[in-house]
Order: sequence, then structure tokens, then C-alpha cells
Amino acid sequence: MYDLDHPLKFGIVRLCKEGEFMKLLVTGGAGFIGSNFVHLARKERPDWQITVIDKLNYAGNKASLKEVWEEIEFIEGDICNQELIDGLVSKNDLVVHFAAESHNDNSLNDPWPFVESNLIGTYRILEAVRKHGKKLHHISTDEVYGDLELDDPVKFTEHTRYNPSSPYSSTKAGSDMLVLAWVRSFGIHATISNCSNNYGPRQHVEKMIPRQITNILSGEKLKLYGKGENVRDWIHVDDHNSAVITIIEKGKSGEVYLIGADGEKNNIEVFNMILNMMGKDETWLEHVKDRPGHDLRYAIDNTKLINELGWRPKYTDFAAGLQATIDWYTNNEDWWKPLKAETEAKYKKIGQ
Ligand code: NAD
Ligand code: TDX
Repeated sequence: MYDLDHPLKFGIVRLCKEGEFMKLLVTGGAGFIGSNFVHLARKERPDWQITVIDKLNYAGNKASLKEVWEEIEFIEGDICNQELIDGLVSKNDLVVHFAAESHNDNSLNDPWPFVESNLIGTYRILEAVRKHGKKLHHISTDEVYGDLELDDPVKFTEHTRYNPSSPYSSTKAGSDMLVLAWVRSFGIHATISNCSNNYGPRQHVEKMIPRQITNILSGEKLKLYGKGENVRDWIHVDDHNSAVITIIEKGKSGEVYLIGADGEKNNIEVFNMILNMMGKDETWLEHVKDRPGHDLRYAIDNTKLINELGWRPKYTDFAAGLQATIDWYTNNEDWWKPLKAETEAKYKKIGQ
């Protein structure tokens, strides 16, 4: 169960002065994980004051924040804009940094936006955090560790060597390194988390699970890369974000925490679950070109987060979480429909 009761119950260090409410700057808060973080934080930590900065790239969507729109401040802007970031960081206590270019396939076709947002953007935030003496929680990915063999029982830990494969994961790896260097050299207060594959509502239709669900809802076949043997370690987005809240409140500066919920599944297994749940047979499955450099397997050892910070995942029934996700896309066509044609046109160009 979540460890998200009243913070004082656990002797949690307050991040702002007594009697003041903590002010959070959430970067990338109109994206998939960032918007779900804002929803969860509004529910679990209603006294936090939240400002979102998001440049609204193709994956940023104000509609993802519509239920909380009146309760937050929203700034449309780029984290690479030092002046803007400087002003926003100075007014807040903590930056929760989700903003990034996030899709591997895009990074293979055009790496520059990844270098810009993930590396330069993180640098801008670090400099503002250093100048104003604020705190940072940096959101990263397990992909910084590269991949594991399919038949190897080993999992990633906080001590695994960095070995990223794609332009996306290499820029995320670089951003992690910048954060650690700013902690060591300049003494800023920062924590890092590296999470496995998220699923849940409000994820862009370019990503594996929403792409397949919305393909079926559009009368199109599922698109499986290669043989579908690749393994991903699935976690519900609310479990990722409950872990982020735990780290914000209990994590130690300079520490890295891996977030995962023991959700390893190969792609073909997930595709078959989607087919079954949506009442389709295997004639709806199409094998398409494999991703170049396709990572084989990711798997997270979450021992440190559980033992040191007492976090527990809540959505451990993947089938139930997947069904709820299918229901969300079925009931929220107006959210994803406008994104679908452009996304599929991009895939068509690269044969996927
Ligand atoms: P997403 O692409 O859905 O959202 C990213 C958001 O960041 C978008 O709203 C976009 O507009 C914004 N953004 C991008 N560049 C920006 C810039 N320069 N300035 C301001 N805003 C900018 O991605 P996501 O899946 O929500 O991922 C969020 C974070 O979590 C990323 O840092 C990603 O690396 C990390 N992560 C994702 C997963 C996953 O499974 N999706 C797993 C582990 C870690
Ligand atoms: O149509 C598809 N068919 C398919 O077989 C797509 C889009 C993907 N795949 C495969 C590729 C991967 O093995 O599914 C798996 C998951 O693919 P993605 O959803 O693109 O995720 P992945 O590349 O694993 O990266 C995700 O998890 C880690 C996020 O996009 C990253 O932001 C995060 O860091």
C-alpha cells in the first residue's frame, strides 16, 4: 500500500518553513507522467502549491490537466529558456523535473531535440537550482543502464554500470550525470529516480500500449516490432508517482533510487492480453520492422526504495491495470483521436 499518509506521522523533514505550504515547480507537467503526478499530488498532498512549466511539444497536452486546471498555475514555456527558468525556480521550493523528449523511435530519426531538452534543459534547471539554493528531484529512466539478456535472472540496481543504447537513453544518462556532478561540485540538494516502463491513462498514442489499444479502437491491426520477445518491466504510472512523492519527502540528497514494481512481461504477452481484453484474435496482430538497436530486456531491483524509504506499489495486478487503461482510452476518444493520424503517419514513413 502507499506510504502516503500524513508526512509528520513518519517524521518526514519539511521542505519549507513551518506554517508555509511547499511550492513545487513541475516541469513537463502536461505530459503523460507529469500530468498524472499533478493529479496524484492534488489528491494526496492538497496543500502543495503547484506550478507547471511545459512547452507543449507534440506530447504535451493541456487537456491532461483539465480536471485540476483551476488548482494549479500553468506556464507555457521551454526549460531551455534560462531567464524564464531562473524566475520560476526562484519562486518555488522544489523542482520536480519530468520534462524531456521521451520516445526512443523519435530519437533514432531526429536526435537533436533530445540533446536540447534532455541535456541543455536539465543544465538550465541545475544552474537555476544552484543560484537560488532550491531543491531538485530529477526523473529518469532505467534505460540509462542499457539492456539485460532475456534468460539472465539479473536485474538493474543502483550500482549497475551506465550503458545507454539510444540517443534518447544516452541523453537521459547524460542528464543524470549532470545532476550528480552538481551535487558533488556545487553541493546542490538533488535526488534522482530511474523508473521502468509506465502505463496508464493520458500516455501519448506513440507508446506501445496506447498505440495498440487505439489501433483496435480505430479498426487497425496491432503493430509488433520484430518477434516480440523483448521484455519490459511494467509499472502503473500512479505507482511511479507515489514513489516520487516518497523520494521527495524522505530521499537523501545525492542518492539515486530505482523505481519498479516487478512487472516483467515480454511484448507478445502484453499484445495477447490486449487482443483478448478487446475481443480480437491473432489475425489482428501484424509484425513490423524491428527497432534498430532494440533493447532486449529491462528489469528493476526495487530493494533500496522499499527497504530505505518504505515505499510499496499498489497496482500489482497488471491485468486489472491494463483493463482500466483500455477503458480510459475507450471512454476518452476526444483526448487521443486528434493525435492518432499524425502519429501513424510518422510510423508509416519508417515502416513501423
Ligand atoms: P511525455 O513525452 O509524455 O511528456 C514529456 C513532457 O515534457 C511533454 O509535455 C513535453 O511538452 C514536455 N517537454 C519536453 N521538452 C520540453 C522543454 N524543453 N521544455 C518544457 N517542456 C518540455 O513523457 P513521459 O512519458 O511523461 O516522461 C516523463 C519523464 O519520465 C521523462 O523524463 C522520461 O524520460 C521519464 N520516464 C518515462 C518513462 C515512461 O515509461 N514513459 C519511464 C521512466 C522514465
Ligand atoms: O508499436 C510498437 N510496437 C512494439 O512492439 C511500439 C510503439 C513499441 N513496441 C515495442 C518496443 C519496446 O520493446 O514495445 C516496447 C515498448 O516500447 P515503447 O512504448 O516505445 O517504450 P520503450 O522504448 O521501452 O521506452 C519507454 O520506457 C522507458 C518510454 O518510452 C521511455 O520514455 C522510458 O524511459
